Order: sequence, then C-alpha cells, then structure tokens
Amino acid sequence: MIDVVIVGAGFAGLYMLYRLRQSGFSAKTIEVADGIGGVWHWNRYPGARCDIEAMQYSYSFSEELQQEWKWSEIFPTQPEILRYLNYVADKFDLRKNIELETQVNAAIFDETHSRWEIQTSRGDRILAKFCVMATGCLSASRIPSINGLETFKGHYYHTGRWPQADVNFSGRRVAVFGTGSSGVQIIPIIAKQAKHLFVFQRTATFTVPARNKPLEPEYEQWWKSNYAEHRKQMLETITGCLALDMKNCSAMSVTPDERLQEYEKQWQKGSLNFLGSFTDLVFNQEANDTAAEFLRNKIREIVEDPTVAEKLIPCGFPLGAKRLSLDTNYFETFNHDNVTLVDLQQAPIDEITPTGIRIGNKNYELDDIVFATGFDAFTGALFKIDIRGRAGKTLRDKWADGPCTYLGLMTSDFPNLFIMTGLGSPTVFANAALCIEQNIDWITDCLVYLRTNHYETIEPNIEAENDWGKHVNAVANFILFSKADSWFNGANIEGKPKVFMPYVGGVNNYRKKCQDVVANGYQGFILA
Ligand code: FAD
Ligand code: N01
Repeated sequence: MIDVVIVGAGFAGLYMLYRLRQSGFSAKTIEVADGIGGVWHWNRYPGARCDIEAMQYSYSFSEELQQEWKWSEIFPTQPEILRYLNYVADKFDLRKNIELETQVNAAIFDETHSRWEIQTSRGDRILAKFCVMATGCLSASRIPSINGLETFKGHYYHTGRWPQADVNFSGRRVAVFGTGSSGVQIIPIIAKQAKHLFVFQRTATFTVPARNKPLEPEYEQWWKSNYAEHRKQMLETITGCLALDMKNCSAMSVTPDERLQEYEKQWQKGSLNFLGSFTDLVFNQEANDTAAEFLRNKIREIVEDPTVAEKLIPCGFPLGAKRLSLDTNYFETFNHDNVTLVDLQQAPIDEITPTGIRIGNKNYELDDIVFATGFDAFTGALFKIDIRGRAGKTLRDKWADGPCTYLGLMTSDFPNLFIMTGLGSPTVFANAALCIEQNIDWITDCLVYLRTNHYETIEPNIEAENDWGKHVNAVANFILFSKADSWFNGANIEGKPKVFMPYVGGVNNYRKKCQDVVANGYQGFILA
C-alpha cells in the first residue's frame, strides 16, 4: 500500500507529487495521456496559448525554477507551456512516480481498512491511504451530438483532443463550431490557412485583444528581481494576478468621458484586466453595461460589413458571465473574403451530411470540422470514474443535483479523497497555477497534520459542507457571472443540473478561509 494516489499529471498532479515526496509520503500519479501536462498536453490546437501572463501563470514553489526558466512571450504558446511542464517534471525527477497511458476507472473506499482501492485500465489495483483527484476542471472535452456526424466523410477534431501530428488546413474548406476562448484562438489561424472557413456561431462572444509580445528583458527582470514578494502580493488579490495601474473606483463614480478613457486605456493594453477597469463591473449591471457597450462599439469599428458586425455583437448576458476571452485579430478575421459567419440563432443546423452541413436547403460543402465546443467542466472527468465512498455510495449519486464540497477540497462520506477540479474554489476565475499551488499546499499540510497526530481519516462534516455550498451560492448570486448559461453552471451540458460551481469570492478571501479552518483545528472536518 502507498500513502497517496494522484489521478492526473497536469499542473496540479505534478506539483502534488512533488510536495508529497518532499514531505516523505509515498505517492504515485496515474495519467491517461501518453505525456504529462494535462490541458497543455491535450489542447495542441493552432493558436492555443495562456491568457494569464506566464510570469504569473507558472509555479512559484521553487525560486531556482522561476529564476532559470525563460518565457519567450507574455502569453506563450501551448508548446512552450508544455515544454515548461516537462522541464519541471525532469528537474524534480517526477517521472519515476508517474504512470502514463493508464486510466483510472474506479476508486473505491474500503471502510474496514480506511484506504482507497484504485482500479486502472491496465487491470491493476492500487491501494492507497489517500486519493487526490487532480483530474482537471476542463479536461473532459465535449463534442455536441449533431445529427449525422457519424456519416461525415471528412476529418473532424475537438480543440481539447487535438492530434499530435500536424493538421494542415491549406486549401481546405473548414467549419468551426464554438466561439468561446478556444474558438477565438483557433479561428484567426485557420482562416489564414483554409481555402474557406465557415464559423458556425451560436452565441457571439466578448473578447479583448491580447496584444501579446515578446517578453521584454526589463519586465522579466522586474519580476525576477523580487519574485517572492510579487507572488506574495498575488495571493492577496481577488484573481491571483498582479495587475498594475488599475483604477480603484466604481465605473459610475466617474464621468462618461473618463470611463471611456479608462476602457480605451485597458483595451489598448490588452489582457483580461479589462474586466477590472473599475471595481464594480462584475456586480453592478449598470457599470457592466458601460464596459459591454464599449466592446460592442469596438466590434462595430473593426468589422467592415455592418450586418456581420451586428451578428458578432454579444448581447443578452453580462460581460464576463461567459468567460471573457483574449484574442489576436479575432474580429478582423471576419473581414477576410475566405471567412463566412453562419449565425445559428437565425437557423439551427439540420444535419451533418457525408460532405458537409445542411441548414434548410443550404448545403455547406466541407473537408474538415473543428469543434471548439468546450468541456463537461468540473465534474466531467470525475464522473467518468466510478468513485464510491462510505457504504458504497457513489459520487455520481451524491452529486445528482449538483456537486457539494467543503472548500472545494473534500465531500462528506468520501473520507481521505481530495478533489482539485476547481469546484467550490476560485481556480477558474483566477490564476489557476496559483490556486492549484494553494490547494496543494493545504492538502500536504493536512496530510502532515494527520500523520503527526495519528489520525486515520479526514472528511468534512455535513453542516460545514452545506454552509460552504450556501456561501458559494450567495457570492455567485451577488456577482453577475452567474447570469448566463455557461460551463460555470453546467448549462452547456444537456441534462447536467444547473448549479453555479466555482467560488467567486476571490483568491484572497478563499485562502483566508482555508487558513482559518486550519487555525481552528480543521474546523468543519471530522478527524478520526
Ligand atoms: P489538467 O491540466 O486538466 O490535468 C488533468 C489531467 O488528469 C489530464 O492530463 C487528464 O488526462 C488526467 N485525467 C483525468 N481523468 C483521468 C483518469 N480517470 N485517469 C487518468 N488520468 C486522468 N488557466 C489559467 O489560469 N490561465 C490560463 O491561461 C489558462 N489557459 C487555459 C487554456 C486552455 C486551452 C484550457 C482548456 C484551460 C486553461 N486554463 C487556464 C485552465 C486550466 O484548466 C488550468 O490552468 C490548469 O491547467 C489545470 O491543471 P490541472 O492539473 O488541474 O488539470
Ligand atoms: O469552451 P466554451 P472553450 N452548436 O464552453 C459553442 C479555458 N480556455 O473550449 O455559448 C454550436 O467556453 C458554445 O456556444 P454557446 C477558458 O477558461 C482558455 O472555448 O453554448 N455551438 C460556445 O461558443 C474557457 O472559458 C483559453 O451558445 C456550440 C463554444 O461552443 C474554457 O477553457 C483557451 C454547440 C464553447 O465555448 C472553455 O473554453 C481555451 C453546438 N451544439 C480555453 N455546443 C485561453 O486563452 C457548444 N457550442 C487561456
């Protein structure tokens, strides 16, 4: 028997393994992919890059690592981030405890011996005292069921399961479904290659220019000269990111001209900080409308055909309620002759045929279809595993009406099972790398505490779990982000209960709550 099984070898699984080994636990990581990296292994689509600056979206645990690693750009590409994670795995000799190309199919809690039995696709049974589900918040990719897809004679791809071999769209007629962050990144690149690109848009999206550029030596030096202090400051923010030169007032407290100036300044700078142009954009509808209208006017300015521009203008939900994207020439792409926007709000798809897509009596002849249609977020990867806690209770049954956790870390009746998928925690609204480190540091400290004090099991008590669920909901209702259908609330998956899953109360507040729980003797947990 080992101390801990970790499922998943992305940002979370890798650091979890490192921390556990450093703290003297035996641990093993199981990963279904043929390489490490998680999201950065799977999402190899052209244009994939991070949208939080890599100087911040990176590990902080090793000063040596953060000093020696050199990012080439502000928002580097997927291959570079994957190289970084492989570098980390090699530098800290993590591979020897990672088993690739192995899927965890089941995790069963054995109450008699207080241990988890992990069953894998290789037919192995691994016994471990603890299990950490580092299975990812956005790892279960999803292709919508569209009539006739199985008859399509061309190729089709999902951005989150992109092939490792090069895909060349030169001279081809390509359709893209999905205009979220993945679509926004891939569409301009495919447009450059394809003979013709058809963008099948169901919901128009808000996006801000990334204004990506090479990392300037002075900026890099500014970070590296005081990395530890900057990382400390990041932990004190809502988003886990340092944003310089931001206004600290309400959008409604300044004149309309001042507001426009500030939006223009942030738009020219690029980055998701646009949403923080003023302090109240995320909870005051009137303030949010002013920022949304600014972005709508930008679309009208950029897109030359007014009919196309109007179709590309998002409306009916607050800015940020569907995750804001960063783009490079997204709206400009629709000015190209080889790009056609197909508005699915006007008429939905009837079917995919062997040679393309049919809407009414119009046939779109295609060679390739790209699905940038997102993920069964948070719970998708967990529910693919048969997870059974006390008395054989399944996680799927327990969460049939929506997931419930305490601090996003554990759920009652599933002792010694830690969950790291961003449920009930701020990860997806923030710098995920930083949130992942915070969660893992908490879990590791907890395991050390159990070992030191000779406890066998830990699990939340049901009151603490319910209270946390109510708090997560209350904060979500206060913020405008819950006011749209999206992967945040499961509305993108047919039949999934509509429950707003992430915690939007901020990294700083969440971290303080986690610290208080420990300071109060693991308040809300049952230790036995
Ligand atoms: P993942 O990276 O998803 O890793 C989970 C791993 O678990 C996967 O490798 C998966 O194969 C494995 N796994 C799952 N189930 C099983 C099983 N049953 N058996 C074995 N293995 C299993 N966040 C940011 O903060 N900034 C960004 O710029 C950013 N960019 C993103 C870009 C894309 C395209 C996507 C999809 C997400 C992005 N995110 C970003 C969010 C991203 O999810 C996190 O930043 C982070 O990578 C999550 O790491 P993780 O280790 O928790 O999960
Ligand atoms: O997925 P999404 P994503 N027919 O769910 C459409 C992170 N990320 O992969 O809104 C037609 O956001 C759907 O339309 P609608 C980031 O956190 C980051 O783009 O449901 N269209 C929507 O337009 C992000 O939020 C980066 O009406 C259909 C799109 O598909 C998260 O991952 C890059 C459809 C799905 O958008 C997920 O992003 C990439 C159908 N049947 C991802 N079904 C960075 O830049 C769905 N759609 C860092």
